[in-house]
Formats: sequence, structure tokens, C-alpha cells
Amino acid sequence: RSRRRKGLPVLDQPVDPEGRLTWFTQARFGMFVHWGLYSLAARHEWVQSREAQTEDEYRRYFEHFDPVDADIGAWVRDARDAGMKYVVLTAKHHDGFCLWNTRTTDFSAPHTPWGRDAVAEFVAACRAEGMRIGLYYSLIDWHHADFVIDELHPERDRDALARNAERDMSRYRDYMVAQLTELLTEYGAIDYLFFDYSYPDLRTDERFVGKGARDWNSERLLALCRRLQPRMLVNDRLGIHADFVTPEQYQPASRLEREGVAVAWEACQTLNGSWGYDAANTAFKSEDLLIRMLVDTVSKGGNMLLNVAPDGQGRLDEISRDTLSAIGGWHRLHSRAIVGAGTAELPLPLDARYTRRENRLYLHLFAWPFERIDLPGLGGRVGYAQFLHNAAEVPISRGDPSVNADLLTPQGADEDVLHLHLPAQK
Ligand code: FUL
Repeated sequence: RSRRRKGLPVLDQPVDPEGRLTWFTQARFGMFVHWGLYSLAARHEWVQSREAQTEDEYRRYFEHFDPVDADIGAWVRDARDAGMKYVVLTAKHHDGFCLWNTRTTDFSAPHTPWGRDAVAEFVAACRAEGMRIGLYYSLIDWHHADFVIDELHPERDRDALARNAERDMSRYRDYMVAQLTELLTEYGAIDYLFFDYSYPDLRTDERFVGKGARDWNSERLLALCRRLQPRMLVNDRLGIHADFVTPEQYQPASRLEREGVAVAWEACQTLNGSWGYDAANTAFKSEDLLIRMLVDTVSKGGNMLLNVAPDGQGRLDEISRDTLSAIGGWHRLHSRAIVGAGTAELPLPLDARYTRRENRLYLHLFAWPFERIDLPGLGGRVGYAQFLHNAAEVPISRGDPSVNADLLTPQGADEDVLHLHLPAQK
């Protein structure tokens, strides 16, 4: 149902009659954690598929999974210190390995030499740090004997593909229901669930339809989520829309809409292109770039879910930790321009973004320094201007149709966020 009214701009806030999205659209920034058996391979979370490893070959990571010093609380504290408000852990990734104490399979963390329930530790750490709790659950399962492998994405060795005829996807569907029931009833309130993945084009692709592959009975899974955790947010990767959409490793050009109405969205992004720990990959994004990506996301009304990849000892590498702490330093000075902030309908000056919170406008300059900056569309509307980090006044001349801000003030050197006061909204 479209809420767009004649002559009014598209709603800034997604339609959310039950108020499920409130904390999420306030938070704007969260941490994704990819951790599992593939962390031991240390060459991307798709290693089993990419190298077409058989079940037996891949089992060596299960037998050697023993991160005795793993401190899941440390990941959560790093997230909090970076300014993030929620954390999302891979309870089960495509390899089918379960990080929790499940009765549905022995292919789980408590059955490795490590012998611990990572989900229980994660949930407890989030509660202790006041962080919202998110879980990632893979619909794809390379381990389960009844999981039908699709031919477009073989995802397994050829032998596994050949066994498709013996597989009964309905048993796998029941297995998912049993697993999700555990996760959604035995760990208290869960705030967020990231299913992964089926896109609408795959659900209707003639190579899959009628063959069982990728037939999750998404409606049943979503109904289960709503029944067991009515406040929990669910992403769009069941192939049906639930609460928010999930652009992966790209920044949308503008805010996202469905049927002309703003929709909640979250861009998931990696630090170095890999989700799982990849020891040889040193192509890390800089903290400056990541801050710009966060600002860009918020300016378009979205969230950013930034991934970290703990290693096989359960530790975060130094680059990731340093990057998070640098983002945290920036976030502490500028949180008002991020937390609870959203889009502003204004023409943009070059190399900059606006975020807005009520009648406060925040101008983020991606390039510095300018001597002066011309702010189109603001003529007559700015009452006062200052830098956000130290409240130092920024002289402005109120032209029409634009405002000119004088950036040659020494108090603002090296600083990049201007705080513009607009008249209070009626
Ligand atoms: C993708 C997965 O295949 C990746 O391994 C990763 O988990 C990413 C967030 O979603 O679809």
C-alpha cells in the first residue's frame, strides 16, 4: 500500500506500523562477524566450494577447530567502541557447520575439540555490552544429506551433485525449522535475523523450479520467525520481502524504495573483500574510506553492516582492530550526525553528503580544504553554523538561493563535519 501523497516527497521513514524498525534505523551502524570452520582454512568462507573439497576433506577443519583463547566478548566490545549498536554472528554458514549447541546435528562447535557454544557466549556478551543481537543463518547447506544442489551454483564437488536424485528437500526444510526453533527459543530475545540467500530471480529460474533446489518454503520460515520472535527483524534473502533489504558490497546510488515508499536497507560491506578470514588478503579499505561509506549510507537513509573476520584462534587481526578503533574515534565526535540521522532532500555541493536529524543538518565534506563552500537550496534557511566536533562557529553569508560558508576558520582545520542549524520544524 503506497503512502505517497500528492505533492509530498517520498516518506523518509520506512512504513513500520509495529515499530520493529525503530532501533535499527536509529542505530545505523553494526558489525557482521563471519566465523566458522573456514576460518581455519584462512582463504575465504567459500573455500569448500571453490576448491570442490569433499565432505571428508573439509572435515579436517572440524577436527582441528580449537580456538582455546577465543574471546567473543572482545569482538562485541570492539563493535561497541567503534560506534556500532548491533552485531550479527554467522550461526550457520553455507558449509552447514553450526556454532551453537544444536540437537539437530553433531556438526557443531560443541562437538569440536573446542567444545563450546559460540552463540550462547555471543548472546551473553551482547547483553552485557548493551548491543542488539543479530544472527546470520544460511539457507544453503553443503553438509546436509538432503540439501539439493542447484546446477547453476554447484557449490560442491561433482559427486555431491550426482547424489541429487537421492536427496529429499522436504527433510532439509524440516531441519531448518528445527534449527531455527532452537535459535529463536533457547537464547532469549533475538533482535535480527539475516537469512542467506535466495534472490527472486533464483526462485523463478526454470533450472530450479520443480527440482527442489532453493525451495525453502520461505513463507513458512518467515511465519515461524514472526511467531517465535515477533519483534525480530528479518532480511529480504528468503526471496520475499520482510523488514529490510540487503545490498551486498556496493553503495546504492540513492535511498531505496519499494513501490514508491522508502524501505529500510542495510549495505553489508567487507574490510578486505572477503567475509571469512583470509590470511593472504591485505587489500584493506582505509578507515577514511569506511567513514565515507558510513556517511554515504546514512545520507541515503540506510544502515552499514561492516564485517570482521576473526581467525582460527578467534582473534581479530591488528589491521581490523586498528581500523575499528579509528572509526570509533571519529564516531565519538560525530555520533549526532549518524545515530538517529537520515536523508536530507537537498542538492549536494561537490564531494560532500548531508545527513539530517530533525532541524539539524550535517554537511560532511569528503574533500578538504575549501576556502568557501556554496550550499545550494539553503538560502534563508540556515540560522547558525558550526563545526560539529568542537562547536566552533563557522561564519556564513546568507545569500539567496544559496548560503556561503567560510571554511577558512582555524578552529576547523582538518575537520570535516559542519553542523547547520535550521529553523525548528512546525
Ligand atoms: C553471501 C554469502 O555467500 C557470503 O559468503 C557472505 O556470507 C555474504 C554476506 O552473503 O551471499
